[in-house]
Amino acid sequence: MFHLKKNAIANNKIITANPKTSVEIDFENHLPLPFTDRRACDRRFTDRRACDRKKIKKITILIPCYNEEKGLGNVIDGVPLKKLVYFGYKTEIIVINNNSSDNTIKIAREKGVKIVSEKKQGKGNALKTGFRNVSNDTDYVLMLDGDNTYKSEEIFRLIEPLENGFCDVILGSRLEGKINDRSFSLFNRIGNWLFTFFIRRFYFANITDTCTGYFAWKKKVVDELAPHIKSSGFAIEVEMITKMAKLGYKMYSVPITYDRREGHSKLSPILDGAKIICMLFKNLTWKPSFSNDDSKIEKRYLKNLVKK
Ligand SMILES: Nc1nc2c(ncn2[C@@H]2O[C@H](COP(=O)(O)OP(=O)(O)OP(=O)(O)O)[C@@H](O)[C@H]2O)c(=O)[nH]1
Ligand SMILES: [Mg+2]
Repeated sequence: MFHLKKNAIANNKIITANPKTSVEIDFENHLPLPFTDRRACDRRFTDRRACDRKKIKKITILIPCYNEEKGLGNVIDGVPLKKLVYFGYKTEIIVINNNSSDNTIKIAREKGVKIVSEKKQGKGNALKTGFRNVSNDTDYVLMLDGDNTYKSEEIFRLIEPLENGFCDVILGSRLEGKINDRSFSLFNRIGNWLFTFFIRRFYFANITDTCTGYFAWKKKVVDELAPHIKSSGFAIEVEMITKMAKLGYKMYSVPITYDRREGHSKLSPILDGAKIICMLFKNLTWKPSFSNDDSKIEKRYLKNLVKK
């Protein structure tokens, strides 16, 4: 567990574990604030009061990893912990490992994050295990890859629309974001564009990047969605998106940065592309089966069906 052992909010201050080194933090630069800066002090005072008024919320970050020793360290280090504490969030990072044979586990251990293992290979299997390990006190769940393509520094952009009630699910969109040099092959880009067109046209989901690996959900969405997820591999994103669209969740995209991957890709564009296409067609006729406890979700599903 990465429970921010070193930092905590107490008595109106952000403090570190050692009181001698207690500092107040400039959340933009992660530097101690000069007390002579009057405007900064005023701003700090208002922000602290805003932070105090709201309950501390928990974000659980899921990182599925298979041999990601090159990128994982940077992904974990990029999580803006001080800023998150400042704004009243505690964070737990969970690495979901699948029989990695490199130093992935060692790096995760060194960084002090929680590690769970899944024996069955595949990103889908890993993510389902991740969902089962999200604690009940979590408010928001985030997922991103361990290859340092998505930037963990950008998590606030995904959390903000959930926090202010704009929607239930946010997808980080590369296609409307910043794609850095040689990070996204033309083949993958065209495939992604076609899948996205299909989903917008036939599932009426207002999203702009279907194969993204950067997601943020309200915890209740994860609880309701997880039992319906079956994919073992890379069709997991499309399965989640199509089923969330059918279940009537409010789902939108925000622009993100996409960098060149570190380490080897696990994706096979042709084979996985074919599985994604099958999933797209198969789920057009998908209907959830509901138990007696699911009446609220069932009502939302039926209301969504009528709307379309
Ligand atoms: N636990 C686990 N994670 C996996 C498995 N396969 C892929 N992943 C992880 O899922 C994430 C996405 O896999 P990538 O190989 O980056 O696939 P991609 O992002 O679609 O393709 P690239 O553009 O080549 O990076 C990475 O963090 C992988 O380590 C698996 O079998 N088990
Ligand atoms: Mg990747």
